[in-house]
Formats: sequence, structure tokens, C-alpha cells
Amino acid sequence: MSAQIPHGTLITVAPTGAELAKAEHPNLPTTLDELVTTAKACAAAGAGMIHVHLRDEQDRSCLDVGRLSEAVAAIRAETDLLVQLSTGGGVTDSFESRLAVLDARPDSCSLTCGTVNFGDEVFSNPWSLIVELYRRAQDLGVVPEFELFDLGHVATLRRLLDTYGPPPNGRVHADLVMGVPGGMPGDAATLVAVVGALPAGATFSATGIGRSALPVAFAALAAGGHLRVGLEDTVTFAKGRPVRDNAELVERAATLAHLAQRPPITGPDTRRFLGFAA
Ligand code: KMH
Ligand code: ZN
Repeated sequence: MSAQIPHGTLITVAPTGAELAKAEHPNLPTTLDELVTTAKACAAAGAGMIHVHLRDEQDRSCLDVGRLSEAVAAIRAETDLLVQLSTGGGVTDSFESRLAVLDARPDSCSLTCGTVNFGDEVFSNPWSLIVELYRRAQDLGVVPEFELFDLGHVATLRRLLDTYGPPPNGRVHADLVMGVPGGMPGDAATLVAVVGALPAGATFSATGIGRSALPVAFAALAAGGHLRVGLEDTVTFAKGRPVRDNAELVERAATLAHLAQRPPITGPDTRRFLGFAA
């Protein structure tokens, strides 16, 4: 039997992403040292999980399993954050390299439940890839976070669970990625529609890209959900004012969580959240 879901708000920080260039934001963590320093600052500010993308020396998305394993170990050594590796990578990363991410044995992995237009690009996630990622995650005991960029992705999530059974630890946790140009809009009405379609008992986080960051955060908390924030999703803190760094976004999310009387879930409770023994 898996542990009870703790009361509070899980704050996931997505500090880097695959798209933003270091030149566009000086505090984007693109080296391992910067990533670990960011992880520590965000954990201190209230984050419970980190969604990791690595970069190579040229600032490009890097899915090298050795480097991912090193990052998982380094973050675990310095923080008690749950470590989630992105299996989305960047839009040009191969399916094979995205599947191999799981060999780095994170606690969690992102698993996008469908293809979506992604600005001028296409983020490709055919059913066969989704199934392969899911089955490999099941085999390895990695808890997937189901990334939903559109309402239709919920239908694929349901099909996946119906066909292949529950995820490791029995936890169905989704993340609504809202406001991507080409995906679902980042507003309260859309969030409510997606949440209403989730499988019974599922938990969810939400993040709003760009200017939808705050409306989505407020709507997610009001609907009983959790928060994802970070430079992967947002570079503007307020009109005309760039985000200082990832910790600033986590601090703001923690303030909202306290206001909602669902304080940040940290320490051993983060592991219980995903159904691990703490
Ligand atoms: N970089 C996007 C194309 C994920 O991490 O799983 C995909 C993405 C989703 O960021
Ligand atoms: Zn990502």
C-alpha cells in the first residue's frame, strides 16, 4: 500500500528548460555547478521537486546518460528534492535519446501525453513513444509525471492507464503545461476543464508559460492543485521586470501556497507525495 498524500503544495522548479539561451538570462543554470547551486536555493525557498534539463558546452539540450546520472547524484547529495528528469528534451532530440534518460534512474520523469505545436516547431510524442517511455518507467520504478499540453492529452493518459495499468507507487500525477503557443491556453476555465477530465484520484501541478504564469498558479491552487515554476516557463516577474532567478519564482509560489493555507511540501513529505517510503 502506498503512503498517504501529504497536505500542502508541492512546488516543482523547472530551472533551465531546453529553449532559453544563457545569453537571454544570466542566471539560467546551464552547468552542473549552477544547477546544484540553484537546486539548493530553491529547496531553501520551498521547492520539493526539480525538473531537470541539462545543456552541453554549446548551450544545447543534452541527454547524455552519464551526465544525467551525475546530475541526479549531485542534486541528491546536496538537497532532499525529488529529482525529475525531462524525457521531453528539446524538439530535435531523438526518441532513442529521450528513452535512454530513464537509465539515469531519477525519482520521476516527465512523460508528455501527445504531440503539440510548440511555437514554430512540433514537439513530437506519438503513442508508440509514450507507451515505450511508460513501460520502461514501470520496469525501473520511476514515477512519471504526465505532461499535458492540451485537453486531448488527457484522453491519451486515460488510454495509457487503461491499457498498461497504474504507474509505480500507484501515483497518477499530471502537470498541466498551459499557454504554450500551439497548446491549450493558460486560463482558469481551461484549467478547470482539464482537471475535471483527469482520472479519479490523480493529483496535478500546473504551470503557465509567460504571462499566464500567475493566472494559472492562482487557478491551480484554487482547484486543489500544485505548482510548477521556473525559468523554463517564465522570464518576466512583472510587467517590465525580468525574473531575478529561479529561487525568486519559488519564493513567490511558496507565498501563494501559504496564503492558500497549503504550505510547501518539503523534506521527507516530498517522497511520500510520489508514494515512496520516506
Ligand atoms: N522542451 C520541450 C520541447 C518536458 O520536459 O518533458 C519539452 C519539455 C517537456 O520541456
Ligand atoms: Zn521540461
